[in-house]
Order: sequence, then C-alpha cells, then structure tokens
Amino acid sequence: MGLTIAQKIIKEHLISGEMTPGSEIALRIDQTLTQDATGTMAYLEFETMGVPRVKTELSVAYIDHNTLQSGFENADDHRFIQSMAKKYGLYFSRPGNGICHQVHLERFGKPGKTLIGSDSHTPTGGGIGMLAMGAGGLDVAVAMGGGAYYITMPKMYKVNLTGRLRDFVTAKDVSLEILRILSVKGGVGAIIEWGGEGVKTLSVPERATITNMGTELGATTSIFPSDEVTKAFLEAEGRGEDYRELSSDTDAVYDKMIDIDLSALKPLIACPHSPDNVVTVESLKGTKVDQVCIGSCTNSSLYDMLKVAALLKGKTIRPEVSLSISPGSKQVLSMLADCGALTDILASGARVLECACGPCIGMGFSPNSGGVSLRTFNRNFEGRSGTADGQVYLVSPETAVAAALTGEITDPILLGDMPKVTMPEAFAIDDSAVLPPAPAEEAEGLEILRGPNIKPFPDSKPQEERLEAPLVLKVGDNITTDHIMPAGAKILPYRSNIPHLSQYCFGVCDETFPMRAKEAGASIIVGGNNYGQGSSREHAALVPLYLGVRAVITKSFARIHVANLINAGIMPLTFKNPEDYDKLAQGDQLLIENIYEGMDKGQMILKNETSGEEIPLVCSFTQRQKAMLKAGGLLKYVGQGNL
Ligand code: MIC
Ligand code: SF4
Repeated sequence: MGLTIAQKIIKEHLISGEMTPGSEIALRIDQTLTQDATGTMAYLEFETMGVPRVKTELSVAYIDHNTLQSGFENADDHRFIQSMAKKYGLYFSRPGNGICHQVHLERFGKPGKTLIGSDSHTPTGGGIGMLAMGAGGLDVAVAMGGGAYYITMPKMYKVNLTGRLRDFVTAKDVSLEILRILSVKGGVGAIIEWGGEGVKTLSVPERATITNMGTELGATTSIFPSDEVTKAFLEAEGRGEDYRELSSDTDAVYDKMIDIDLSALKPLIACPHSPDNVVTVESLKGTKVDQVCIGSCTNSSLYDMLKVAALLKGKTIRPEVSLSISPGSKQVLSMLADCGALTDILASGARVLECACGPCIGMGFSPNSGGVSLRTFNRNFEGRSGTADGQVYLVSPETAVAAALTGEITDPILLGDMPKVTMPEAFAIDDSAVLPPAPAEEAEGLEILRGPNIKPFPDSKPQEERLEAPLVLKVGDNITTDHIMPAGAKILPYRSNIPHLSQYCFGVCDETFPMRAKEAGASIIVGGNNYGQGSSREHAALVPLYLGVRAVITKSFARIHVANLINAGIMPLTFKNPEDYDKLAQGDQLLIENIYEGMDKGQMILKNETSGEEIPLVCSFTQRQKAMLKAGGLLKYVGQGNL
C-alpha cells in the first residue's frame, strides 16, 4: 500500500509505535521554534531538565507576540529568552524581525523535516512540505533536550484541488471554505494533505496561508507536496540546497476525500465568533465597518502585502475606518520599502505597525466598543481582540482592502480589475536580526538574565487513587484556550508569572472562577465538545493546575490541550454517554474512586454525591501517559529519568 506525504515523513522519523490511526507514536524532531508568549515558560522548563545544549538540528527562539513594552515585564522576558538562546545553542530572532511562522518559512523550514513549535500555527511550515505541528511548551522543551514528541497517529484526509483561483478569490477563501465544510472540530485527529492539479497554481505563500489555518480545523497538521513551486521559493530565499521533492504515492489511502474547485469559489467571510461561521462576503454587503486589520501569520507575506499595496495605490481609505497593516517579517517590510509599495500603503491612510502578531493577539489596536473589525487573521474568538463586545470577521486581504475603501463589507470583485503583482526572482536576504548562539566552549560561563516578573511554575501533584472535589465550573462546546486563559496586551506580559495570570483564568466565562477554585482547594471542570481548541498555550493547563483543578471532564477535547493537561498532571476524562453532561450542575460534589484501576481499564465511575447519580466516564491513556499522571506531570516524569 502506498504512503501519503505525512506518512512518509512519519516513517522516516518514527522512534516507536505503530503507524495505525489511534495508536501512540514517538517522533524524532529535527527543528523546534518558540515564541515569547510561550517561550519563557518553555525555557524555564528546559532549564530544569539539566541538558547543556539543545540536541535538535535547529532550534529558534522568536520574539513576536509580547512586543508592546508598557512595563518592564516583556523586556525582561525578552532578555531572559535571548540569554537562554545564546547559552543553550538556539538562534534568536530579535523583536521586529517578524512573526515566527513567516520568518521560519522564509529562512529555516525544510521539506521533509519535522518541526514542533510552542504555537498552534506551526503547521504553516506544511506549505513547504514539512511535518510541522503545534505543541505545548513542555513538549517543545523535551524535544530540544533530544526527547521524542508523542502524538496519536492521525488519520489521513486529502483535499483534491481542481481549477484555478479567480481574481479577488484567494488562498484565505480556500481556508474559509474548508472550515465551512469541516467545522472547527472537523480536522481533529487528522492530517490534511492538499493535492490535485489545482495545487500547482498555488504559490508557497498561498499554500502557507492554507496550512496555517488548518489549525482552526483542529487538525494535527496540514501539508502540501514539495514540488517545483517549493523549489523556486527556496531558491528565491537563497536556500535551493534545502529543497527535496515530496509527493504522496499514487496508491496512498485516505480516510476522507474532499473536492474543492478553485474556479468556483467566491470571496468568503467568517462571522463572529468562530472561524467556521462562514458565509459569502456578498451576503453581508453593506454592513458598516469600523476597523480593518491586515497581517498575522496567515496573511502577511510579501505576496499578500504587494496585492494590498497595489489595490490601495492612489486611493484613500474612508475617514470612518481605521486600517492597520503589519507586514509578516523584516524581509517583507524592507522589500515593500525598496519597491515603493510601502509609500502607496502609507499614502492611503493606513497605520503601519511593526512586524509582529500585534492586533491578532490583542497587543494593541483593539476595536472601538461594539466595533466591527474585518481582519485577515485566523481567529475571531470572543474577546480576543481586547474589546469584549468587538465583532471580528475573518477575511482575505482583498476583502479587507475593499472594506477599508468603502467603509462597509464589500465583495472585492467590485473593486474593478485586479492589478498584476509580480513576485521578485530573489528575496532580499538579511539575517542580521537572527543572532546565533555562543560556541559551546564559551556557553558554560554565560549568565542567564532573569527579571522579577519570572516566577517559578506551579508544582504539579501526582494523581491519587481517589478524587473528591466540587464541580467548580461547567462550560459548553468549543471552549477555546482564549476562554480558559485570555491573552491581550494587559495579561500577556504575565505569561511567566502564573500566580498573577491566575486572576484572569476563565474571565470571559465567569470572573468568579479563580476565587472559587482557590477556595475549593481541589476541583473539577466540566465542558462540552472540542474543549481547549485554539492556541497551544500550556498556560491554559498550568493556571488551572495552580488554581487546584485536578480533572477536566468533557464530551471531547482538542489535541494540543489534552496533551498539555496530561503534561501538567491534570486528568482529562470524557463522558461515555455525552448526554450525561446534562446530569451535572456547577456546585455538585463529585467523587471518582479506584482511579489507577480505572486508568488501566479505560473506564471510571463518576459519583455525583449531590444528586446520587453514577455516570460512566472513559479514558484511553497510554502507559506513558498513565506514568506521567501518576508522577505528577511531564516534568516530574522526565525528572525520574524518562527523557
Ligand atoms: C494564538 O494565536 O492564540 C497564539 C497567541 O499565537 C497562541 C500561542 C500563545 O497563546 O502564546 C497559539 O496559537 O498557540
Ligand atoms: Fe501571532 Fe496571531 Fe499567528 Fe498567533 S495567530 S502566531 S498571535 S499572528
């Protein structure tokens, strides 16, 4: 039987396990990346492992999230990460050099390699045929230390593309179309391969937009073949030697096939507050727009920015609209400046922000009260923009420009002719903002710079045989990590200070949660389907751990979050019968006994001591996961000699 692209890369990197969907596999990781919002914690964790130098082929520490320095906190964290990188053998991408995924694609990614990153949009690397996955910081720390990355062997889905995108219909619309078809949980447990004749018509930046947003499907990752288009991109980046051809076998077998005719697509838009809430742009025409933001790791390539500049050229944005543009990298920004496109952008009335995540993670540029904001980003979760009642829609750069020029949601096709955008044969290469590590012989004496904002991470506890605790919080379906541990300019600076961060846990759902959880001592959370979707932030597990949460019981979990819970020593359990969710109420006193036996059998009984009901739960922990839970999480497990 033939293999898919992902199966080929998995096979080459398989350390242990069977490549049958559902079984646990251990993978050798070639490259890692971190960003600053998750990085500080990941490096603190790495430090405790006592490994003198990273053991990967390449590890890069990026600063791109917490770039607003409204106090000492972020600057302290940046210095800490920089000193860690220098000492422990990592490259350090300075603030201003760009968004991790964009820069990694340009300068470091290689077809056929494995990459894990402490950021859920790491699958962007799939645009050049990498097996690139988002992971919790602790998993990245372990991979840097030479340990394997454990995942459940995914199913294989294939999207067969035919035709060619029409003007004003873009890769972003392809992403929104697949979200419309599959929903935010439709990719859970799967790797999505993009194939078919239509693939040849898509450039690397377009492919990367699609693999980037595959994260919103809940997929383990997404991947494109590595072909002539990939080769040309790598050559233009001066990295032709990194090219390797990769395609699936003609007799490869897929668990699901989806057809998309690129020629038939229309401009699409995701409505508040979920990326799969997709309709045509046309259907919302006339809706007044207050703000437009162009950028983020989804749509900030030179290709996107040149199109935006060409559409804005000679025009002025509406006075009632505020437009921000954040180029994805220093390379993109300097090339925009060199060719004059930046002048066209500025002349239109846009505000050019630095090359960073910025508004995407609520780091500034929050919309006005109740404001309608059209963004080329990948997430529009409630409150994420920093304005609690902000109405965020996700669109392509073309649709974003159309709104900025007209003041309302407008089908970009109405803008007239699409100006021709030609990509340069060679990108301007300047890696001066990427600092190499110190040579190994000098590293030992180097000091790590720590600021007062860096607090130790919470101590995890071994899971015991019996858990009696109240149900402190009951939430519904599709709870995101932005609900569990919100981000934004005010809170993000405390990513290395769990006690402070804990005050905001679940703030979007219930501001009293932190206080109630602390009072309870030990506690249990109950959720619906796809609990923990979105970001890879392990803070969504570490903060509940700090607040005393011992178990989370749901109808189903998102992939990275469930791994983060186990890494933190919190037990994730699911209802055997999803309708039993209705038999529990916030405040009920719950009891689970014989936990170790239950872990082995894959079944436990939850006693609702308040109502007297008994509810069957299921779990399918691997031996390693059971050992981790009994040890009190991954760090303790590694401390027992299990790297
Ligand atoms: C996001 O897009 O939500 C983030 C911020 O990039 C996160 C990482 C984080 O929370 O630090 C992600 O996607 O993993
Ligand atoms: Fe940054 Fe937004 Fe991309 Fe997350 S999704 S890495 S916050 S640009």
